[in-house]
Amino acid sequence: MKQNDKKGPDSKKVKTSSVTNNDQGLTTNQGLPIQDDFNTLRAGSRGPSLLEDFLFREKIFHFDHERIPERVVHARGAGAHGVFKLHTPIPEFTRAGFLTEPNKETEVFVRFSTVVGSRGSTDLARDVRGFAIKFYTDEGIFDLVGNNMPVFFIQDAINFPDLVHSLKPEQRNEIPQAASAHNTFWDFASLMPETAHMVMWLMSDRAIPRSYRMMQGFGVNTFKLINNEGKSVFVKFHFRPQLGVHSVVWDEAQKISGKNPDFHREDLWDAIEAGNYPIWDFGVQIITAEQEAAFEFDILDATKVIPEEMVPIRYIATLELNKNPDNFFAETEQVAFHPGHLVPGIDFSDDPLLQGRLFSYIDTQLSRLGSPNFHELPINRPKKTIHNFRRDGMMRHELPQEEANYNPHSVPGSGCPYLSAMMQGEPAFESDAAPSTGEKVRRRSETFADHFTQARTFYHSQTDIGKKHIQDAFSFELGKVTREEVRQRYMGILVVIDSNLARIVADRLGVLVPQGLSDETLQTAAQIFENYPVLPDYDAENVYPSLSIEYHCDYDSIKTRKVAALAEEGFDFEEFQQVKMRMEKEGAELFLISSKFGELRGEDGQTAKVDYTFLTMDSVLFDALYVVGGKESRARLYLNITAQAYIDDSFKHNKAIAFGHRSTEEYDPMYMTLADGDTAVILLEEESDLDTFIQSVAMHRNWSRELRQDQML
Ligand code: HDE
Repeated sequence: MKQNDKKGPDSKKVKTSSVTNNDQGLTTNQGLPIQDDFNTLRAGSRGPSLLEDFLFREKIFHFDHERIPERVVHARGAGAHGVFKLHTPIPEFTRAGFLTEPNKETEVFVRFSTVVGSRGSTDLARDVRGFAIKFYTDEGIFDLVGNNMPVFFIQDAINFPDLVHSLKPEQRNEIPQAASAHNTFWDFASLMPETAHMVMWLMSDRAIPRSYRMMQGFGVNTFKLINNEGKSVFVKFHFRPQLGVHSVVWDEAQKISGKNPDFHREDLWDAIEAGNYPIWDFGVQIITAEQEAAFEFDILDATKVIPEEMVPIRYIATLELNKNPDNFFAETEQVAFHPGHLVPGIDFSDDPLLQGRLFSYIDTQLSRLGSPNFHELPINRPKKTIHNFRRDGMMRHELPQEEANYNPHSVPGSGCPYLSAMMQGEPAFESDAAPSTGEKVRRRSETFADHFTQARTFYHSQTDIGKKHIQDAFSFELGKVTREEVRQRYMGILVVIDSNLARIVADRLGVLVPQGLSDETLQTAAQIFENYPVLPDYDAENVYPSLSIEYHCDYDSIKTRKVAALAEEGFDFEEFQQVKMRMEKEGAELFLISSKFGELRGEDGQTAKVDYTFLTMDSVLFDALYVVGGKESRARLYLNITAQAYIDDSFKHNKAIAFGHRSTEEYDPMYMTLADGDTAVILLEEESDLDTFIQSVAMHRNWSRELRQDQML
């Protein structure tokens, strides 16, 4: 179905009468037809402007107030409407209707975001990605405000302002934008060992996704599900993209930031417009009280993950995004998420980070949207009718007409919401009646004390390329830190996580390798962090492949991948057509790139339309490269430095490259030598070579190329 056929929630309400239309004349906000919108009212055509020009006043007044404060964090984002389809109800665990009614479909709005950058920053920052979902359920709004990494930096919400201040641009000069690679973040991280695990995720390729459509999503905090009998279990929420999890490489990310800072937003928009609706499998990890007691870590500690090898994920639904917003501001910018927007059958755990979040989010809505009535904006409105006695406030839309605006009451009114819901047999929200006692203390539980085991497990669970990228990321980030004492101090954390990792990074940074890397390592760490337990030696058995990206890749398909075809006059038209048709049959897109727009003439006189010029695109914006055959075309490409840069970067970024028939060796001896044994550099000589190219594109990247290059250095 084409996206325009689908209506998101309240899409009719979004299109109010103030929306202009070419057939109608302009009016003021009061509906007054405007005769001239181009000239201010003046005393004579060369005279001063008149104060009475209310038409100008209204126009400029509204413009001057167009901006609302951006989100303190997660300012930069992209949203889409979609549908959540339940295929395996779980009434044994929850009474939530959208998780129990067979084949239930629930409308959703999803907003993806980066965390640190401001609203106009690049999509390709090394950063966590927000993955926030608003479910418009029959029982009210449920918001799952998660991220693309399953853990968080800190354990207690009271540290959040400090974490965010340290990550954001530095206060003296507002530099750097959308980057953690600076003094204050690493200063904070080096002094807060609880950040160790999340920092490992941040240094991994999870922090530079290829696309919002190719990221996992996690609820991060532990929640509870409650069934009809009032029995509760703990739960972690998961989303797995059907396109597989994929990333770009760091050099590429930095270049994309310049070439197309909207790369992720555009990718999502274009995919939905083209009908390539991204789909995620939604799953739950159910944790019983008995299981909880057996873990070596505390499930209330948001710096910990429960690997799926430990507790399997039950996939029960899909999330499909199938409609772009009608208006970015009205929907993506004004959507107001809050972990406290719950439905009956779902509850929080006592995770202190989550508890703090409950307190925080409506403050943000108030300061951004300016009114406690933010729930009346079309994108935030529940499908269910609201009955309560919250009244008035700025920008109120509702017109309550009953006599009673208080509870209890005997005059006509809505009645007690809880009782009336019960009377009508509807489920009402009830908190899990878990016992809770304790002294009033400002203290963390001892079960939160181990900050390093999972950081180490994460590192050891990576493939060789995953480990290399983490080493490179630390070297880059700490390399940008100008305070040597901060770099040095961070080595105290790295050495506990993995002594070899610390040695590699310290060597590149020119800082001291912490003493006693083998036997005495743990002693060193213990001295630095007196209060934290010393860990036993690394246990090779303690590895969870699901923590690595490769575990979640989809290597079978090239669906929605973008391939650049480079050609000049005199290209091999037949070959180009054959490759293009095959790519499209497999679900990928092939774009013809040349020096000029227009029709490009092949060696047999047939022409093809140029999609982009070398200047308007770049190799980093594609997943793979095809240098079209044809001697004349190839000779021209060889002389074009910009075209050569496409080949260089594709090679550097481990992408599949196909060289067309009769095109290559005399021009590219370097690649053929380097590519010796590289299965992702392909000469299209026989029909089966095209299959090899397609398989290489499906692999996404040829990591062995990078590892081999590394060994050669
Ligand atoms: Fe948020 N977070 N957060 N956060 N968060 C916000 O709310 C906050 C945390 C997350 O697309 C803010 O509307 C505190 C964890 C996402 O609109 C704010 C703490 C996770 C989004 C806020 C956290 C998140 C936000 C800023 C520590 C992963 C973007 C704008 C206790 C589970 C939602 C806004 C969107 C946004 C507070 C930690 C996810 C300031 C105090 C952990 C995806 O209220």
